[in-house]
Amino acid sequence: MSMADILTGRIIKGVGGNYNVATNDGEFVCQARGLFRKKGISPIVGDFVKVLVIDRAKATGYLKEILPRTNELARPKVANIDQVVLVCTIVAPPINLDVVDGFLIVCENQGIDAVLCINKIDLDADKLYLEVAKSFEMAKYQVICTSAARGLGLEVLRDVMAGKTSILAGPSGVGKSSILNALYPQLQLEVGTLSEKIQRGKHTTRHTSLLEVSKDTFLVDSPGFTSFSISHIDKKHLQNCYPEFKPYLEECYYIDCIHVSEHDCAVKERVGLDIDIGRYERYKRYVSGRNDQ
Ligand SMILES: Nc1nc2c(ncn2[C@@H]2O[C@H](COP(=O)(O)OP(=O)(O)OP(=O)(O)O)[C@@H](O)[C@H]2O)c(=O)[nH]1
Ligand SMILES: [Mg+2]
Ligand SMILES: [Zn+2]
Repeated sequence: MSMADILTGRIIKGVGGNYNVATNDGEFVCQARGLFRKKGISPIVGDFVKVLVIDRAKATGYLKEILPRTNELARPKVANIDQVVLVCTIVAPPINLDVVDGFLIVCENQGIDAVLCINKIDLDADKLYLEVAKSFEMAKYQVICTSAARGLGLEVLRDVMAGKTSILAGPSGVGKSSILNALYPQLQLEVGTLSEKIQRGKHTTRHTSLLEVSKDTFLVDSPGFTSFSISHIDKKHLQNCYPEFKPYLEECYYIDCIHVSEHDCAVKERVGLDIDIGRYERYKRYVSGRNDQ
């Protein structure tokens, strides 16, 4: 077999054991064989891979090797991303702050940058989004408020995603696909109304897919999630997943302080100042184990 039969590329989609791999020679549909299952590693969207070409004309091949990942998320499943754009809405669907916190905690735990996008601000007559935005800005997150329907805030988001691989993640129906369509109409992603989603069992986007919108900008659309867990994160480690706690963690009286009921706690002293009360109260609830979502 000649060298020319091996290509490198990136998995852009994986459905039913078939992986679509974008290469310099076009898109190949590949199978994984048993190779990876034996090693306990399965290929996911975003993986850089080596492909053994089976048939160039038919653009088919086998995945030969997965190149080392810089990072990965378990839900939605994706690898080698520069940032997560966590999309939420205030009113339709109603915001679930435990889901927002939980997802940001997972990103911090995995060492993945995250920005928050509050979409459908056109529906938020009371402008509650301003307060939500402020609470997450205090936590050191960039917050981008958008309306895919009205075209608000989209340029800011475009700039934040330029030159990077970003995944849009968030509950079903918040408008992840709508935002991508508004920014890049050529994508023509399927979007669904909330009532259709309920009838169809929620998700309009059913598979995670990586979309190349320019030479160096990649966007990942993903199916909405309904719930997930942070219970795998050690309770003592949870404090490290709060960027706004970081400046104070060394200043508590007890070195093993978890900032709940200890006295002389530097974190607690900042609550209501530069630590948002809501974020802190939810943190306390997660630490005491009631983090079911
Ligand atoms: N009013 C308003 N509606 C929006 C906005 N963005 C999206 N929608 C609507 O919200 C509904 C859901 O949008 P989708 O883009 O399918 O949501 P999604 O997050 O991709 O959902 P899943 O693929 O199921 O995870 C559609 O009816 C959109 O037209 C917005 O900014 N304002
Ligand atoms: Mg979608
Ligand atoms: Zn403390």
